[in-house]
Amino acid sequence: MTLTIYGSPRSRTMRVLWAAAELKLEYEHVPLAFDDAALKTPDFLRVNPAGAVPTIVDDGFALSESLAINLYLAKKYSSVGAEALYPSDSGEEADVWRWTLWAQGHLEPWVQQDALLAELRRATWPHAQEAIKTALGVLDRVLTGKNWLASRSFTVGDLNVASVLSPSRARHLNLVPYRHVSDWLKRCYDRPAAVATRHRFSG
Ligand SMILES: N[C@@H](CCC(=O)N[C@@H](CS)C(=O)NCC(=O)O)C(=O)O
Repeated sequence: MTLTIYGSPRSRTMRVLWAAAELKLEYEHVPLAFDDAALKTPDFLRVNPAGAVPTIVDDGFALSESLAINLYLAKKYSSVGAEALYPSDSGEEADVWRWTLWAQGHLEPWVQQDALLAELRRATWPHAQEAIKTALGVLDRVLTGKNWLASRSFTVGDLNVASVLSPSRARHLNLVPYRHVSDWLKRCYDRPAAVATRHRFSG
């Protein structure tokens, strides 16, 4: 297996680096920043037509979109049993997709901090605040009385949603009214692979 992960840890690539650590994968890391001119070269656009990171190439197979990459890696490289990031049960698998798509649709647009979208963020902030409250309310209700979103153990569904609510984004939010969300986020980011990834790539 030869896996290359393109993207600076200061971008959404951090989610993929976290997933790779959970899965104990070996990889080559090419830390391209979001504004690196290399992203718009014909060579890179052949790998990711959107010219963005994260992007991976796994044994010649190229994939982009951070949350899709994590689903792919978890499905392909997950071990079985309690350590499996990707559930074998089809209902739990569907819940992993559901929460991933939910995070992409209902959270990511409002909590993202992309430098390229700063103007858009300012313009939509009043609406964003309401949308974030609604989404956090949904998540808080779902997490009442359970530790993880899709299964009895941590899955790539938790990883994907928690990474959309990364610490650098969560510090802009008031999570006090959403105790179940903040407890769950802490459980996610206290995981050894999350701590090790942040430690390895911070600074
Ligand atoms: N939805 C995509 C977003 C990718 C994205 O916008 N990446 C940023 C860095 S976090 C980027 O490379 N931007 C450069 C550009 O769009 O020109 C994902 O989740 O991977």
